Amino acid sequence: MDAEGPSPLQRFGVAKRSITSIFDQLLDFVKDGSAFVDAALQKDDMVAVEEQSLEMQSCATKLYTIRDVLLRRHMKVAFFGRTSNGKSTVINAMLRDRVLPSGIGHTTNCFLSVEGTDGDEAYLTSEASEERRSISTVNQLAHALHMDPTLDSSCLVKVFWPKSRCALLRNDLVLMDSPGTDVTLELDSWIDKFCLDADVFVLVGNAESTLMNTEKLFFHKVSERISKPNIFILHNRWDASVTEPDYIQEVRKQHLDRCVGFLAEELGVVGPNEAPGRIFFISAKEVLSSRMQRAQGMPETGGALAEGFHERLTEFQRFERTFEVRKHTFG
Ligand SMILES: Nc1nc2c(ncn2[C@@H]2O[C@H](COP(=O)(O)OP(=O)(O)OP(=O)(O)O)[C@@H](O)[C@H]2O)c(=O)[nH]1
Ligand SMILES: [Mg+2]
Repeated sequence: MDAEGPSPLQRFGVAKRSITSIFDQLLDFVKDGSAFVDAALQKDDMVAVEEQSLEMQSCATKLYTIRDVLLRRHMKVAFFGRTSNGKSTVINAMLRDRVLPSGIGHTTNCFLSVEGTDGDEAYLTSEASEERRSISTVNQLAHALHMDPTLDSSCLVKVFWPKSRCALLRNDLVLMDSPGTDVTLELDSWIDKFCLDADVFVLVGNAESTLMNTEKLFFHKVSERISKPNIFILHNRWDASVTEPDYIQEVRKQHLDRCVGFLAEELGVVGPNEAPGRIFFISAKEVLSSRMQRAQGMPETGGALAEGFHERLTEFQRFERTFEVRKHTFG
């Protein structure tokens, strides 16, 4: 814990430890129960029937699966939102480098996870092939993705990025980029395949417009399947607000009120007092470019950043603080 109190991630660690111990107890209980039922069955004294034995076994299998997820050391953070809202740019800003392809139009065509590797070389693997394909530049990655006709929004490509190049990845964090929620009709299968084991969901919205129904629908479906998912909302492209300084506070309030309503009332995943702490007004593009400039020894601003940049940067850092994994958190 630091002077500002435990970070959300530290709380996450504590919660994970207590829930793991609850599941351990449940598992012990079910194992004892199962042994009792099986013994009674063997004695054939009519205390138990075979169906009960099978039911106990299936219960134990489910508990083992949940326990496996709980025991994983890494934290998986999945990013969703409409095409071009800046999901890939947000991840790149967190990684402080252009790791994932981004650009105007529909860019990301499959699920892409990024995690750390101890080696010096970046590489990727896909579901179809475990073969490691080396990628030294973002353009090589973009090329590899677009040249593979089998890749679509139901596929996962894993990108392994050297931990030596990104401090964030040393903390066993896995960041997952997705295609735009508006480009698929398969939201349900996305949830089954990619979301059930996500620890945190980040909705990347566009501050120049508002939350779209497809984005909302997706999160409704997620919260039907996962009880009380951890959801954060980023209003990206907040740099655009400087062109309308007279309305900036009004627009911010409008976005904030809508998102608090969405999280607290519509989804009911957090209380109305906690909800504002889950909402951030940022510019991923600015953060990425200033960090890349700084890494090259140039001044942070490069002279090209809009007014209010530092406020937006602070807000981005507040968001990132959530993911400051301190090793002891996972104990
Ligand atoms: N002005 C501004 N532009 C941004 C910002 N974030 C991203 N962009 C730009 O928006 C475009 C789309 O960004 P991406 O990160 O590719 O968006 P995406 O959500 O990953 O899009 P898809 O992969 O197509 O779903 C790029 O040209 C980015 O440079 C921002 O904060 N401000
Ligand atoms: Mg993208």
